[in-house]
Amino acid sequence: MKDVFLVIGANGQLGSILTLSLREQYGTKQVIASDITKHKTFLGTFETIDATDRFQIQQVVRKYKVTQIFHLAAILSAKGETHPLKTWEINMTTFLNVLEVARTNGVKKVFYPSSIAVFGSEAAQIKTPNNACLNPNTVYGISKVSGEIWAQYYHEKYKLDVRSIRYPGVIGHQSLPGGGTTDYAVSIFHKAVLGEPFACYLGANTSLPMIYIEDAIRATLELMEAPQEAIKIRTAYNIAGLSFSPKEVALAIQERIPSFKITYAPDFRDKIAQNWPQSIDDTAAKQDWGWLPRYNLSQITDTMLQALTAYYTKPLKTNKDRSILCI
Ligand code: AKB
Repeated sequence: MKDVFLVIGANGQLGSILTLSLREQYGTKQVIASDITKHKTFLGTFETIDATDRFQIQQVVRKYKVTQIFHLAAILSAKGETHPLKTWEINMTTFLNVLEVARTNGVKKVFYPSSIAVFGSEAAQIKTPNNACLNPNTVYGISKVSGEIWAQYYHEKYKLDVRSIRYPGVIGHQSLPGGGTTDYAVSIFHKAVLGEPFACYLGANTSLPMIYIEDAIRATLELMEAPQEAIKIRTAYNIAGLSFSPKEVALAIQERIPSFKITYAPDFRDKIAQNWPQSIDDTAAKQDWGWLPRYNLSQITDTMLQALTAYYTKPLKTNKDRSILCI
């Protein structure tokens, strides 16, 4: 029997592109997109789900006989700090709902996105190991640590096949992030292509782990396709792409667009970033399921600038184009 996939949070930066990739790989009919509202450009099967309501998730899971859930809905690190209790409530309730619906309705696999935000001041900042001490200083980070432990609990207690990745900041031209500390690394390319200066909310030398969206999606699919016995870590896997600071990405852009200007006005997001790793040790993901990143800063810069130049200057034609900037 063919798998049926439910993507919760399909309007978001990762969810929108993951939905397209799953449809390309497994067939459009096999993938149900869902979010709290339907974005006007969405094609294919879409169900409106408020994931804080377990019943709404269960209805869709039963209607389509869903076998895998990808739960991408969450409030990210920076936005979370402006509404701490709401962030805890939403991030935890939605994930516990997903786990319970999966457990009680025969769903085979669940994907849970964790984040580098699980790390805090106690972890080594360079090549942070998978099993570093976790003492996050954001509500988002606290919710991700808790989610990881719940994932492991459901696997151990109920044999539910929950798998998870700690994403670095994700950079892509097709969609916009919202509410994260790493969002600057997407906005900077938009400003550069539009010929506008960029006021950066991180300090010039605040280096963070990042990953190109194609690598992030490929990692997700590779993790979910790996044989059960290969998955040795049931909290979440570190994955590394590359690391750079605002100054380094600005220089890469200036090599291609010499007139590009950047200024720095670090705010509370710089404090969040100062507490996160600068680089990630992803040995376990490499060993267990063969993870290997492909994109470096030069390739990301070329790809982002070309794609966004095309986006801002050409009319959209294909379905894939339609998903561009779908928030
Ligand atoms: C954020 O900045 O909050 C996210 C993340 C690293 O999880 N992009």
